[in-house]
Amino acid sequence: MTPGPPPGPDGGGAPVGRRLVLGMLGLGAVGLATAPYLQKGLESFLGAAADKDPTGLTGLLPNGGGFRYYSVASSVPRKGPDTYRLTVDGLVDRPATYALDDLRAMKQTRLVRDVQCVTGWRVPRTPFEGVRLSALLAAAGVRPGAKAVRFTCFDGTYSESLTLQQADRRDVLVALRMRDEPLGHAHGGPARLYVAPMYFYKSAKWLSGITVTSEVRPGYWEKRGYDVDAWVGRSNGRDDAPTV
Ligand SMILES: Nc1nc2c(c(=O)[nH]1)N[C@H]1C(S)=C(S)[C@@H](COP(=O)(O)O)O[C@H]1N2
Ligand SMILES: [Mo]
Repeated sequence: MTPGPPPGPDGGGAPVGRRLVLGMLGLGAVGLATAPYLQKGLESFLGAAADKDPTGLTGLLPNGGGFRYYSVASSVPRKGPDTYRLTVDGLVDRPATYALDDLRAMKQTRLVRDVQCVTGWRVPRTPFEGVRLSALLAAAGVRPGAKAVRFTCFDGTYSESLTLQQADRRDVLVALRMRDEPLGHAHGGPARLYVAPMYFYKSAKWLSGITVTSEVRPGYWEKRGYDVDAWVGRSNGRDDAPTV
């Protein structure tokens, strides 16, 4: 097999192919960009379209905020206060399960940084707010010998990882809010990981599991060739300006 570039976190393929499939979906990119949708309407439309698009190509459609929606899963269930759960387990003394209200009741931290995808798009100064990952780990009591954290998602497919040292940083959150609004479904709501200093693929959407492990287990894109240590500007062969 000819080794090519790994499939990108925002999909691969030639631009012509993308346009073709967008056309097949009935989603002319130009029409979308100029359609007089209210921002909210456009976002929920894009989110719904992304749910139905097994190729992830709707992820290439820009919305007003400059984000690309992206999901490697063909459809993702919606979860809210009644159904959402986050488990913390693995090499910890006190495994726990959090409902959304439990997370909301904890101390919230707000960060405003640039979002940078490894494929090049950047959204400047985007507020994220939520619970520090370090607080959840401290509550669970990480056992000696633990080295890393594995993240799983209720899309059933995506996963991510951090070393314990990275996970303890003050700029790593379980985010409940983005752009000063509750995190919507399309952006990984009701809760996603937010790893501010790293490329956005580290920020696992639809977060459902935090497992403390004895070694780093590479995540979805990391098994497909992307760097496990995904520092913006210092990984993946890129030289982007730092996100602070
Ligand atoms: N569960 C899940 N999380 C994910 C992804 C995904 O496909 N599934 N894609 C990653 C990538 S490559 C990026 S750029 C961002 C996109 O986040 P957004 O859809 O909120 O813009 O989510 C990251 N987290
Ligand atoms: Mo990405």
